[in-house]
Amino acid sequence: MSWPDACYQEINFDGLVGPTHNYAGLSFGNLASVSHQGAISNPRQAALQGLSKMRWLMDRGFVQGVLPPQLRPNLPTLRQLGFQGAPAEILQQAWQQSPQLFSMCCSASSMWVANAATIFPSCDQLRQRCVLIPANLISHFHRNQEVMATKALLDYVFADDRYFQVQRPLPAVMEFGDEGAANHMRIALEDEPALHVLVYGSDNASQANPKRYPSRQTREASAAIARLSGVSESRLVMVKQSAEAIDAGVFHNDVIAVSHDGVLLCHEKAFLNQAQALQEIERRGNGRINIVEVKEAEVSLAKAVSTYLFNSQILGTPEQRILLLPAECEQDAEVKDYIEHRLKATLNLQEIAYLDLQQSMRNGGGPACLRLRMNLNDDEVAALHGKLILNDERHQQLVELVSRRYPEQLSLDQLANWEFASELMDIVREIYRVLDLPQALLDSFQ
Ligand code: SUG
Repeated sequence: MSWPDACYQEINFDGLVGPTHNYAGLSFGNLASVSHQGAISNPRQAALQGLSKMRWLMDRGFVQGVLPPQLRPNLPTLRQLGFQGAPAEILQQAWQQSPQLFSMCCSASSMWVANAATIFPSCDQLRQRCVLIPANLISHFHRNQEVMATKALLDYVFADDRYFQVQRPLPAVMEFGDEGAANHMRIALEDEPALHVLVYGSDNASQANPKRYPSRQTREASAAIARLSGVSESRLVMVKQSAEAIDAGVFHNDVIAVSHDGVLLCHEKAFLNQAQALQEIERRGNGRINIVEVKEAEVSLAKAVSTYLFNSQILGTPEQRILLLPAECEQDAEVKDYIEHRLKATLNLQEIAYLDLQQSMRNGGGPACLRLRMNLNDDEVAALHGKLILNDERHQQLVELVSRRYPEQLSLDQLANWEFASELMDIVREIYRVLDLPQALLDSFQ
């Protein structure tokens, strides 16, 4: 049984793909994003793929949550950048004068909620409240635009301060670049508070920093997150990503490592001085952590990035372990073989599933990017505001809404048309109604 008792359960909150989902090539260092720049997207299919993933977990008895998309195009930000007039004029001006800026203000990137915040469950920490730290996402302008709305949403949903504490995001400067749970791994230690591994990509030791692509998480940020977490120092470990991995397209730790329960699955080239890093994790876990290290000879770094093997979700208990992977893993014979012949046995997998998330994958967002994990107890779940925990009816309502209103084809120029764009914004309002979230939360971002 996991610490502290069976009342806590891991709940995945998945980001619902927004109706402006598109391919703008905005994330330098994220190979899929750059290589799909300009492709025509299918927002309806993208959202339905995400909802099927949620359904898949629900069907297996897991409690599944959802987080709504944000309003895009982002008119307040376009105004802040000097585009003036009625919404129709603002969109036209921005599209004509700076298509690049315009695309950044239209991104549906809030779907990758693994970057929304870092979460420390109440059972692991001294204050006995669940701590949520929204990420500042300063490495990319399109992602940084998510922060205020995410903070407002978390403040609303987790308002009950008997159970939750929503911190402020770290200061928005390069020194504190923070990308949330994608760079955080919680590893359960049976009958004690869990170990929290905070992974960063750069620090002052510049010779071990990436050279080709940017690091999106700094040591200073992870150190601040550690201080804010409320977790005892003995349960926190900081580990640096290997520069080679970042330069090969591993822009977040969750592209190369994943934890669940007492398991840590990682690639051989995930961390700087990996042998030492893993030894330290093992020592802190008093030998109770099941570390599975995939060797380069088994799955190359390049394949880890192209198939997103490590962006999988390990689910369930040791007796009933399930692995959920993106379909790209099944399409690569070598990776599939590794999963079905080696990982199956090592992790004692009872079920392996490959899900089609191609629309999100083309922007570098796999299964684990689409979820924000929280370990919550029954009282905490009952204290949530809004109806974010899915049941059959709500799931069906979302499927119906998406099928009825989301466009099936989208290119950026269409979003410069206010009539079309306002229709998409109205869809987000309808989603808020389904999830019983106040429209006032959206009005401050209109
Ligand atoms: O921040 N892609 C996202 C993908 C985030 C994946 N998240 C995790 N690994 N946890 C990013 O790079 C691409 C958008 C575009 O190019 O249109 C984008 O933002």
